[in-house]
Formats: sequence, structure tokens, C-alpha cells
Amino acid sequence: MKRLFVTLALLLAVLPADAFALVPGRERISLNGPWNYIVDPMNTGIYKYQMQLQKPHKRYFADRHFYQDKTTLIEYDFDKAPTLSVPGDWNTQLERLYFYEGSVWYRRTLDFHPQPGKRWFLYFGAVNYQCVVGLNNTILGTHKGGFTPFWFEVTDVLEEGENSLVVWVDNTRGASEVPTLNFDWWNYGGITRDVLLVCVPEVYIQDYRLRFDGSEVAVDVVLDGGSGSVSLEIPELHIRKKACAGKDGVAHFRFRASPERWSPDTPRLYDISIQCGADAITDRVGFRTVRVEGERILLNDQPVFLRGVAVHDETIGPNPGRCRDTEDARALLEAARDLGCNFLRLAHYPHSEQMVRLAEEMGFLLWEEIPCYWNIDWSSEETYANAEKQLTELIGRDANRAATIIWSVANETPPTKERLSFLGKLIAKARELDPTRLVSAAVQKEKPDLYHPVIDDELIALTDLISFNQYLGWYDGRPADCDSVCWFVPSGKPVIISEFGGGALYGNHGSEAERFTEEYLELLYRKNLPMLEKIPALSGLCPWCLKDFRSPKRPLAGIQDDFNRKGLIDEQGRRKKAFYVMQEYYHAVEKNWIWR
Ligand code: GCB
Repeated sequence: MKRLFVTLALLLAVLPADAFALVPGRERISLNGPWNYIVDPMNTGIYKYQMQLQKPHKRYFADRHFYQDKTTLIEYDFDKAPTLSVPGDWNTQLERLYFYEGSVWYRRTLDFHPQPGKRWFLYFGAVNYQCVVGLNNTILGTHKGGFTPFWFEVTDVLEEGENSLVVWVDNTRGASEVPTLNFDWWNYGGITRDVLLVCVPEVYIQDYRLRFDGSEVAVDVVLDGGSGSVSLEIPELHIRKKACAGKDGVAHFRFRASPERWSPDTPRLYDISIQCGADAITDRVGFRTVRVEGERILLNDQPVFLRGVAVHDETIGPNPGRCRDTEDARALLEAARDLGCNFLRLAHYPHSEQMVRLAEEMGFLLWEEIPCYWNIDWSSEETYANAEKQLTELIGRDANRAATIIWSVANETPPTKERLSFLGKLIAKARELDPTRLVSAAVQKEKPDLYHPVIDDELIALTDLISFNQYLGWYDGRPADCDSVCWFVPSGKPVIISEFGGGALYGNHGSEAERFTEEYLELLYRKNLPMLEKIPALSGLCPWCLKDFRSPKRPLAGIQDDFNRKGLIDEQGRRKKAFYVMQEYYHAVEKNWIWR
């Protein structure tokens, strides 16, 4: 057992901490498909019976799961177990797992034939919430955080012929976790994003980071496994450069260029290729600048108004679940495009890489977020480390995406000293990891006066934008109250309304005075928009939200039935009346029919 712990510690210590450049574009074997699964609510596979009373850090994998020793755990037989689809959440694949929060073992076998001079990495797009991964007889490592990618080098662990890959997945909520015990979306468990076996040469391009300041392009290329001469090409800009990686394995490129700017109207992407020895990667990148000047957001030096909508990572359809692929993402993005959006708030956790890449191709600006949601454990160092890791993994994955303009570190967090210090550190970390983008956090009004709401959260002194959520006409007052409301928002920074809205069941018609009717929601939007327009520095809007989404906090029978009904479309994509109000408004904004 001791040996297993030592192995685990070493493996974690040598894992690359940065991004893994371009997994989607590399030579790879997909491990998606059916995986055998065993539901294990008592964690029988992870505790030995006599160890049950020990503290959680003494947990370990029962060797038996890897050795497949059927004499000791004869009931736990993967060969006889049914299958779940990967990627996919377990809750919507099996009715009996709809509410399940606990652990599930996954296993698949794979045939492997080593190739000389090649290294192999096992890559997971996301597993919610934590997991331990084992291959053959070796524990590769663990991962916590349900929405970001991670990987392990498996070159020395893969065997010729059949290999057995086992993943223990646990989506139990925890008071000190990120997110914490209480959140308003479905806690989908499982291996929810792609699993890939990625092949690279001995010396490979581990990551690259591209920046553009309006006239100069900087590209840093990080090698792993050795050093060498690196070449970079952007053919359409007639860029062909070479640079040598230094002792740190990083090659730096700096050159002037005048690319066509990426923007929602012209989402122009250029092919870029980077090559070093036997390794070569290609990508598509956009060039744009973003900054704040006074109370305006400038995209390519021009003021931009963010015609946004907030979206959860959940499919459109009769049985919605966690999005699995580009087509699931496309359905959401097409709905947002029909609404007239140029901006999305990807709430409340990192969405998939497919979503981000497709949004970029289609011309959406993005707000990306980590799940520091409501009241997490602000005093815990472990919680902070977890949040910082999720932020680091998100930025590592998407730092080269022109679409992403905002990193958001938190949503509706109660203003305490501990929270300010926690989020202050996180904001500083975001800036350190990526000084080229804006940093924000969605806050709330502090003063309970319905007609004179005030935004005075100390956090906004630390962010580039003032983003706040407000529910006038739903949680506060009635829609008509909006006529008499005057917001006090500190001046000096652009303001984004990161949430507003209310609930309605599609097809539920009635009076404007009756909650959950389409008419009530329509009125709420008609009253909110003129109220919000009066905020002088208003730079963007994000109705909450695009689509009705599952939440166990929403049980109202006949209306909610486990769905938060604040979507502008329902879970099947049908448009509520409020959709057309927002669509008409965004159309007018786009055509400059409104002063903005
Ligand atoms: C909020 C939260 C969002 C909820 C929404 C609601 O303020 O940020 O996650 O879903 O309100 O519907 O209450």
C-alpha cells in the first residue's frame, strides 16, 4: 500500500502544470463509447472494510479493483457490468441514477501497440466531481473539479495488447468544495467530456501562448522532453519564423503584423502552425484587442455593447443532460444567435472546449467562469487551492481563444472579510496568468430598498467591470415596480447586468399578474429593459437565461418539475414570449435605433 502512495505522489509531482496544447488537433485515439460501470454508494471498492473509520486522506484504492481479484470482491465484476456512454452524465442515461450523488466505477479495456519514440497521454475533458484514475496495476493520479481538463502520461504504464482503464468517479457535494453544497443546477455526475489517448514524440510542444496588442504578435512555445529549434507559420500573414528554445524549454517569437481583426461581425481566424523536430501542431487563431477605457469596453479600440445571454452547459431536447459534443453546443449557440446575441456568459463553471471553439468560429464574445458560487468555505486554504487550480486549468485551456474576453471568478458571494481576501487573491492570480483579459465577478445589490438599490460590494474595486445580478420584478417586487426604480451604481467602470429575469412555463398563458405565465415574464422583460438602460455606464446585458435547465431546487409540480424556468426558451427549444422582447431589443441595439 505504501508503494501506491509513493507512486501517486511522484506522478502528481511530475505532471505538467500548464495546458496541453491542442489535444483536439493531435494524433489521438478516442476512448469515448460504452464503459462498464458499477454503482458503489457505500464506496466498498475504495475502503477496505476495516478502514472505514479512518479519515478521508487515508482513503485508497482497493488493489482488488485493479487486479480484478474476483475472489475477494466477487460481486464487483466489470465483465458482467452494464455500460454507460462516455462522454455523458449518468443522471440522464439511467432513470435510477437521476438524483444519484455518490460514486460510480467505470472501466473500459483498450488494445494498445507501442510505437518506438512515442509518448502517450491519457486526457480527460472533464469528470464531475472528483476521480481516481488507474491503468492496469498503477494508480495514475487523482483530480478534483468537475469542469476542467486533466491528463496523465501513460507511456510506461500502457502494455502491449489489452489494457484495463478504471476510473472511480464521485460527485458527492461537500461543504469545502467548489462549488459547495448548495447550487442551482443539476449535479451531473460521470465522465462528462471526451477521454482521449494522445500520442506525441519524445520532445513535443506542450503548450503555446499567443498575444496580440494591436500591432505586435507574441508567441511563446513551451517544449517538454527536451529542447530544439521551433518554427512558426501563419501563411495568410506571410509569417515564417524560427526561434530556439532556451534552457527553460521556451521559444519566444515577437513580430509585427496587421491581421484582420477578429470580432463578432468578422470572426476571422487564421491558420497557425508550430513545428519542432518530429512534433507539429496546427490551430486557428483570431487577433483582437480588448480593454476598458473609462466606462466603456473597447474591442479593437471600438466601444462594444455586449448583447449577451447566460447559458448552462446542458443540451436542448426532451431529456436534457450535460452537453457531450460540438453538435450539442451548436444547438445552444444557434438559439443565442437567433436571439441577436454577440456575447455569452458561460455560467457557472467552465463549459467544454468544443463550446468555446465553436462560439469563436460563430463570432460570440465569451465570459468564462469558475464555480465559486454563493457561500463557499472562504477560510479554507484547501478550498482556495481548489478554486485556483480550476481557474488555472481553465485559463490554460482557453488562453488562445480570441472569443474569451472575461474571466469571472465568482457569482453572488456574500461580502465578508474572508471572501474579499479569497477572491482578491484569485483575481490577482487571474491577472498573473493572463494579463490580457478583463476580470470580473457577478455581485448583487446590498441595500434592501426596493426603489433605490445600491451596488456597493467592495469586490468591484478589484475587478475591471461592475457586473451584478438583479431580479427586479421576480424576487424583488413586481414588474411594474421597475418604473420607479433608480439604481445607484458607482461610476468609473463599465457595467454589465450579469443576470436578470424571471420564470415562466412555456405554453402557460394567463394574466400578466400571474407568476409563471409567459405574459408575466414578457411584462417583466418589457419593464426591466428601460430601467436598466438608465444606468449610465451600461455596457452589456445577460438575461438569466437562455434555456430552462434542470435544478433539484425547483420542484414546483406542474410548473417547474425540477427545471429552473427562467429560460427564454424551454428545455426543448420552444420560444417563450419574452424571447421575442429580448430579440426585438437586441435587434434595435444592433441597428443603433437606441442611443447606444
Ligand atoms: C441567481 C443565480 C443563478 C440562479 C438564479 C435563479 O442569482 O446566480 O444561478 O439560477 O439566480 O434562478 O434564482
